[in-house]
Amino acid sequence: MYSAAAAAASPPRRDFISITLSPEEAVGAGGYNNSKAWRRRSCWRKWKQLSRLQRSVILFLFAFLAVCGVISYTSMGEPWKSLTNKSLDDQRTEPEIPGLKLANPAVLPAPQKADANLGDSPELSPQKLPKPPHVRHGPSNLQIKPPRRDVKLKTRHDTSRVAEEPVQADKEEKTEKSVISWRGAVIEPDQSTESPSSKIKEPEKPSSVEAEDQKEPVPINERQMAVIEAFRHAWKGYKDFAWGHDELKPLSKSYNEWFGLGLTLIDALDTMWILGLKEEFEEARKWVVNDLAFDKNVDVNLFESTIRILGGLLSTYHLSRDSLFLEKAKDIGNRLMPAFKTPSKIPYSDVNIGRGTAHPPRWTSDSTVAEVTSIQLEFRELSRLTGDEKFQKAVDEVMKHVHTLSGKNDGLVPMFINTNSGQFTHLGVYTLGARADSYYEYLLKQWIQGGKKENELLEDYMRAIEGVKKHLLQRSQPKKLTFVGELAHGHFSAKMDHLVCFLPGTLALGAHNGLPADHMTLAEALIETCYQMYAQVETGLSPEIVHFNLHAQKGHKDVEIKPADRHNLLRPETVESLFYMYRFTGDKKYQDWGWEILQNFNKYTRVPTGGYTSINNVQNPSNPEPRDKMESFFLGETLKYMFLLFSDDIDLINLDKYIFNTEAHPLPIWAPA
Ligand code: DMJ
Repeated sequence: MYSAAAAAASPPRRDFISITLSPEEAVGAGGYNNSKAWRRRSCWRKWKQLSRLQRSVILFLFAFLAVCGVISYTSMGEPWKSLTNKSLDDQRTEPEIPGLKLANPAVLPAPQKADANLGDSPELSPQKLPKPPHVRHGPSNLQIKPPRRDVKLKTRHDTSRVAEEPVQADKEEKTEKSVISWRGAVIEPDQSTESPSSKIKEPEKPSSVEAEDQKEPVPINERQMAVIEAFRHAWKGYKDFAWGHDELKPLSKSYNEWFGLGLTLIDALDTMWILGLKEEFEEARKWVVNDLAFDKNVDVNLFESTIRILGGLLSTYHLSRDSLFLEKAKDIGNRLMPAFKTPSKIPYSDVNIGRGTAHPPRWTSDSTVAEVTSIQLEFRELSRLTGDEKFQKAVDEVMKHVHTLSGKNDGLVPMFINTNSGQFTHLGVYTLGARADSYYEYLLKQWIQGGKKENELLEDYMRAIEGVKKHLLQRSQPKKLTFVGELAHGHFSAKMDHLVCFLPGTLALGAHNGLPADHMTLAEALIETCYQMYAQVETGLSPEIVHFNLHAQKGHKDVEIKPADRHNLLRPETVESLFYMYRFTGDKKYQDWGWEILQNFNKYTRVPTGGYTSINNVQNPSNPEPRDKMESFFLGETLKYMFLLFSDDIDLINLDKYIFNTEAHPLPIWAPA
């Protein structure tokens, strides 16, 4: 307490501020004593020796500093917090493979509009990627874990180790416009579409994403390795003898040109992505950048170029998020549009993509029903991505028109439709095989793609399946295999194309999406039949067409093959359905059946110098008569479905997020509005 006596006793005050303590003062009379009590006493003494003004200034300074501290703490809080979260995020997205440094972790930006500057597209180099400006985690259910480069077949024991070995995967991109991650198909489909004209929005992050992000990758197994090896062998042939051309002729070591658009290469792009074949993908991408030109005076088939080229480019865009592919998709999409300029708006079969003209085949003004009704998934998706509704409008109109047409038989459609009148022609013949097959497939798939809202599509699909049950289902002898025959002017034929083997997969997909359980029962019966179409044949490979025995005859199997039908074109349909069946049931027998088929492809269709070939005679194991042609769908579909069939990772192209087009190119399912 301050008093006059104390004031008199205290040394004269100097009115300046100094808090410097000299060593002598600090040591004091008692010499150096570093005890805590001494230090406290000494400080107090010094404090007391200060003038009032000095003390006030010091206290003011402390108070001022304290206030500043509080203010800066609150304003720094947010950035600090986000910094902390970001580093946590970074930890969460650490690559699963030690040593693989992913600058772009499982995250992709919203789809870019196709008019993004092509020149800004990155050279695809999955290795070393710049961080995108804003980081969003894609769901791991869309993450495809890449196999190692230079994969070699390993024993089961080795496989997990292989998948854990470091992968050199970082490389520079030219810009940040497109982001590519070899973490896999790390897309979150942009689910914002309600109509093609609606503006593209940033997809929302599903609530479960963070938990999913932490899921362990599923290692590639031995059978998948075998598929990779088969793909590489096929690719070697294509690269050595047919690079940039439509199809490989593996025996003559040359190529076949159909549209002159590198069909095999484009069809195979997303397969390479899914299989994790980075180097091959990068090489192919360079070809697309430098050599793929649609400005060509060439007639292309609308359906084939839509499902293989447009579909292949769109799905590759979705998987890689590389705007190059969207740009090319938009280009080919626009060039195909003249096909719809017909009196009925039912498109012509052929388009000259350089001249912008379209026409039907020379001998008729009809189009094939399956062709005009199996281009919808692709054109609808193109509208969604570009915001240009004309693509979707054109194909939706076809579906609406077909929905109203007469000439159906309990939902079953004839095979031809006239581009002038818009009416079905050649009435009375009904099949689930060639010329009608994917009409049924796309009814269901469009309904799923659009968020299960377009009731007419579902109606037509349900009616058609009832029509199949009523008119086309029969059982063979002796094994009582359920099969889908054909109806011609009231007469049942026990003929079934291999193409019909898409049906078990489609039925299973419908059942998975809430359609009646008996669709799944039928799927199970039909896939058994499709397998028997392989198993009952000498090479273990199915012919193009079989005839089933309706009556038991001694020494006869269920399956009969006519000489004209005993070729095998390396088609995918059975493997495709095996994939769906395994995904939805988990029954390993489907994987085993697929494995048998792969081995038989290797045994009878593999050409030692590279590539696989179609064969003419599945009944002659000692000479299957190679045809010298590898169809693009062998890489686009058959091997892709094989790889997916052998995977136990349901998130490897999750069927609740993606819908496969009829050429096995996955496209995103749109979210419900
Ligand atoms: C492919 O082009 C498509 O799967 C199409 O739907 C049918 N034909 C071949 C495969 O067999």
